[in-house]
Amino acid sequence: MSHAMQHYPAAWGHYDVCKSQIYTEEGLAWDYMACQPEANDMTKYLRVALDPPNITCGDPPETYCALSDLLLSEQGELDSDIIMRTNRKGKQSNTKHNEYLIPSSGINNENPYMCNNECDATTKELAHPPELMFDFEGRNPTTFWQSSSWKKYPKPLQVNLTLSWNKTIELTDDIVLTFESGRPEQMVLEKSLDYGRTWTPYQFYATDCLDAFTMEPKTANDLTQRTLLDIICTEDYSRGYVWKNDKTVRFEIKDRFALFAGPRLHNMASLYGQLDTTKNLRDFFTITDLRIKLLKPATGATMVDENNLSRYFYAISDIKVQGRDATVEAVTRKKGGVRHSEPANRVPSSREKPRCKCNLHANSCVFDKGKLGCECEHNTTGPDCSRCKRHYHGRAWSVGSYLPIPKGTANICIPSNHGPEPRVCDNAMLRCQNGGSCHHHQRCHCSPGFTGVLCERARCQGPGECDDQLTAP
Ligand SMILES: [Ca+2]
Repeated sequence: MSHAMQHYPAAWGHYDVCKSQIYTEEGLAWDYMACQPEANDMTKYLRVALDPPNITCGDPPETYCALSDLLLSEQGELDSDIIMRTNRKGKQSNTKHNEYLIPSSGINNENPYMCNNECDATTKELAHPPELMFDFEGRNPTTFWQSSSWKKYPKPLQVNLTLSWNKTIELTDDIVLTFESGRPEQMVLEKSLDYGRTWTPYQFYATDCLDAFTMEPKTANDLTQRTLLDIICTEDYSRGYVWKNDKTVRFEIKDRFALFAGPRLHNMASLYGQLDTTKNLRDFFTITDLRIKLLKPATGATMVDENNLSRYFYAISDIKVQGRDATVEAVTRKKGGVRHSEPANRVPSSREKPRCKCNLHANSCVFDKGKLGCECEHNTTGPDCSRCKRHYHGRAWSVGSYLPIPKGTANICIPSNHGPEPRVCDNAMLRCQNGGSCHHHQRCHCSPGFTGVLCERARCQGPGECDDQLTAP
């Protein structure tokens, strides 16, 4: 996975590449730039906890009624031929319960169920443990976690699913939950930035936002740059009860990025500029934990059918963040760059794309001794590269910048000014920035208009700092 030493021209802003070799008048040198780990599949590293812990179905074994796409013709009406075929060939057809439940109360014809499904935790083929939300979902049939059904109605059937990484990660693409049951009528997605000590909502979901949460229904499309951090309630993912294309519940990260970067995320510099300057915005996309609060299962009707409570439950087949890392892709394509080649057998990139948060000081993240950690560059160290290495305290640690040089800076840690042979700069390792050059490892000679130990600052930033013509605009 190491591709830290690609030969890219300087200042391209490849955010997944920390440094590149360039040729200067004095020979080969390293050029540093802001870097981030490549977006990665983080579901391998999470821990999932359920509350209540014994809410998974199958202990004791139970029979439930499952919604079946196969039972619907294109018009949404029951197709008796398909029912017969499913009956003969259905995967659960060996079970004893071969009754079909079709609502007779006149609500509609769109809620067909097969009540011949069994959940049994002691039988592998019939068990639905939580890990089936995170396995590879390329197979048929799908694998899924399932809760017990709503036997204790009218006591609410509520489940908290907590996903913990024990590490800060940055979301780079949409969070997508795929339901095998109907999608919940009420649900909240929450996040934590402090390992589960405190929680804040990300988004509310309901068939009726006013009724459920006394919030006006909105969609991600209603958000603007000004309201991007607003927490909304959406009805987009709770309706459309039986249609097989309506299985997903989404938290729209990319729509929010697009408010700054444009609809096709072509202007990532604009987004990065905002991320650099706005901590709230950075924090919004950063998490250590996610919590999915399932508050009310799908009923598909205004009334709960108390005689058939085994049709109400939650089932989730997949949790992911879809798509490629648009942030890196967009920049690379725009500049016509060649990306590092990916292994030919790479799993299609539709898996989950959060990444480690390394304060822009690392381009990869490793799982070691049960814990994720950044592989820090720029003379930084710590799980998040959040401090300077020993002997590199020449100036205070600082987060890297999303923008490439010269607008931004990698903010590398520089050697302390004590010890046997202090090296302030080094044309091989610590390049003076903004066109400056290193002299005798002691000081950078800066280009006009720049100052600082590594020429990292523009002059004339404060009032009264400049008294000559260079003050410029
Ligand atoms: Ca699955």
